[in-house]
Amino acid sequence: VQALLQDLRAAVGDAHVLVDDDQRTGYEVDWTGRYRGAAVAVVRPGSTAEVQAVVRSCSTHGVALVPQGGNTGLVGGSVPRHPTGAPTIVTSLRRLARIGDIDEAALQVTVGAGATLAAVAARARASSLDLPVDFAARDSATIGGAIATNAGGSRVVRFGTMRHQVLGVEAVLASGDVVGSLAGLPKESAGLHWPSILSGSEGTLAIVTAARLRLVPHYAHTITALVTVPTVSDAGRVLAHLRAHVSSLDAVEVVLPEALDLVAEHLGSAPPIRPSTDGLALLIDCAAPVDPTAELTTALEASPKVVDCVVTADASQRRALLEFRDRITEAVAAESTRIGTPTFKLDVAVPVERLADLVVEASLAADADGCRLIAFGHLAEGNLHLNHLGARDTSQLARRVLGAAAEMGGTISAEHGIGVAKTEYLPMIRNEAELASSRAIKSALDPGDLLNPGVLGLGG
Ligand code: FAD
Ligand code: LAC
Ligand code: ZN
Repeated sequence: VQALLQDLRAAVGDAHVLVDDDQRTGYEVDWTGRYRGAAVAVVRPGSTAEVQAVVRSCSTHGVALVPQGGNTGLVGGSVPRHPTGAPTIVTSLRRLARIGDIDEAALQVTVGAGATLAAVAARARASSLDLPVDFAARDSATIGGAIATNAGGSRVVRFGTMRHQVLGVEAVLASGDVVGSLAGLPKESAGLHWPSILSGSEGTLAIVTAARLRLVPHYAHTITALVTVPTVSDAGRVLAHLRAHVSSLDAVEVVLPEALDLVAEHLGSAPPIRPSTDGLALLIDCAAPVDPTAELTTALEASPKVVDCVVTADASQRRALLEFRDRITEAVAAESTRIGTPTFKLDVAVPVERLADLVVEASLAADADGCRLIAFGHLAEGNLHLNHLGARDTSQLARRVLGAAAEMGGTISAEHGIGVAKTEYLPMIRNEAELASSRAIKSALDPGDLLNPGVLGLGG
């Protein structure tokens, strides 16, 4: 290990090889507090060449490395394995935070993997453009992490997930070689496509060092609505109506009553309207070059199943409304700290027409366990975040709820990834040929099992 540390110091400089306990701790535990392990050191390379040197040193000494961005991941993939096994190096990419010039003709930008979503969005907005992917962890989550997890968030309904924004990547393989291109060609038909191979690969195939991203217009007018509907099935009807009649739809988020109450308590302020016990709240964003208020209010008035709604174009009122959506994960974390048990999180998606069945099944499973279920998510993708507070038998909960989602034609992970949290459930949605193919790709690209071993059920 001492020889490795010496090589790493030579690669990135003494100041960027963190070995002291107090310097390492923040990198060794995940955002939820559920996953933790020990690292021999945290290494902070400052360039692609330094990442190459770090990977080569780890390869020489046969020590695995865990790539880490903002460490906001929710499936335990960004921290050393738990329980601690073989020595591990955390490779933090946060110093690769350079944001290039905005290419206004191509609607693209080249950014370092460590740039945060918020920093890239702010830079784009200065040119009246925007990053199409947005979610609550924006101030810490990095572009590299978002690509590695194929992150989603609230604007997928309009622009798709992170993989749809990546026109090019630069990445370091386990061999230390660099692959990919940052040319940003909007079209190219020339065999395997690195952005496609690496989106969602969770740090198991290569370390992303930079990306060429698609930008979209930053619409001058954004409005927000809070809408209540009687049942989950009704939410699907409202969604269909809005998709047919509102061209400016930017986000359609769903919040179940328990989640709304929890976040309201956390914020110390009540929402202006509240759904019935069986109902739910929708938080809708519309964004357009001209004020979309009339388009949205007309559609909501004509929509079946809308019980109540408030619509606002006022920036501070919008922010206040959006907090009821954006800060649920934080409210759940605060509650889990209060009760002293980390939240058990599932992130499932089903076809929207099965969402009501999923909610029934998830509620029954939580009742059977005796835990409290806080559910919210992204309606258009049928994606629910199921947060279990005080869960007793997490593996029983997972088998039942993930099994139900898979049977409904859904997925066991919509946007957070598999990490180490969901590996044992992958066979619910992937057949043996698919699992074997993934293992074959992993061993072809990383024969020494150097990169994030165990994540995605690969190596480890
Ligand atoms: P990390 O947590 O550091 O890492 C995540 C994974 O990516 C790990 O497996 C890691 O090894 C790998 N990785 C990181 N950087 C690289 C790299 N440069 N090269 C290769 N592999 C890398 N996610 C959503 O999709 N939608 C949401 O709406 C959403 N909301 C959230 C809200 C909150 C409050 C929180 C705490 C999290 C939320 N997340 C959400 C989850 C999380 O923010 C995303 O998964 C995000 O993409 C992780 O980015 P990160 O930089 O923090 O990555
Ligand atoms: C969100 C995260 C938890 O949607 O995915 O807030
Ligand atoms: Zn989400």
